[in-house]
Amino acid sequence: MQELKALIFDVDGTLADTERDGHRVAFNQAFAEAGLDWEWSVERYGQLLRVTGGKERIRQYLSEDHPDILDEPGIDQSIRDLHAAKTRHYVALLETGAIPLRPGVERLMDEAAADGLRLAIATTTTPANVTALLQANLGDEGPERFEVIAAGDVVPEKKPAPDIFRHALEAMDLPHQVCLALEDSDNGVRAARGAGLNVVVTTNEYTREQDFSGALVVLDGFGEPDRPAKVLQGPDLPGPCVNVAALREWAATAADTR
Ligand code: XBP
Ligand code: MG
Repeated sequence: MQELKALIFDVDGTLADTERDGHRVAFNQAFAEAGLDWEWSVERYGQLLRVTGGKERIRQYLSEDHPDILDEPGIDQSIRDLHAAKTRHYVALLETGAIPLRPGVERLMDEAAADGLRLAIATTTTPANVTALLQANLGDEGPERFEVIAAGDVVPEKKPAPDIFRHALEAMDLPHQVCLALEDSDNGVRAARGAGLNVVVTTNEYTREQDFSGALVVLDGFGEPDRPAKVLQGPDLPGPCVNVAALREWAATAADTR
């Protein structure tokens, strides 16, 4: 295994717990604003999360709960309009500071940069959402902490397809062997592995029961020195929390199986 050179972070569920109290709320606000009586409960949203991409998720919901509407003329534009409204609501929510970064994320970013690791993002979410989340939590220069932000419709196929990770690798001009993906979901693990990347998973309320076969390590979070992380699957964590040394150790021991 060549020496680790870059970390590629997923966003939703990894950098921050954005789905239940962020995206889901914004979808419901957009539905209400459009005069629709659609309300995605925490449980229903968890089911819909198996489909990545907000526009794709709305379409999946319609196919399951309102199939007749899918046959209406102009439905594609209606979905695009609804999703644009949802993004507006979500960005507004992020700008209030309502969604913090998960424990250990900023610490790990600081340590990685200090250790010379390059940072990138590979996410299914809309680029404006990434900018708003990073600026709300890291200041106006937050997005500049990442050399590449590969997001949303920039690729034809969303996770679990590997496209977005391949796009990030190409943009950094790095082979997958020297990069590590940081993810939260089974769709994300499949996407990263499809691009040949080794993956470290930090679970959350929506993903903790998912199948993370193929991941290097699965933890309940990155942890902090005073808030130990718990390994759920894979090799031990050398200290109380995920740091660059642990990532380098895991990456070095991983047989590159792709
Ligand atoms: C998570 C997703 C996104 C968000 C909603 O992305 O699947 O679709 O749920 O964002 P990731 P949009 O875990 O790859 O960061 O409505 O902008 O798609
Ligand atoms: Mg995710």
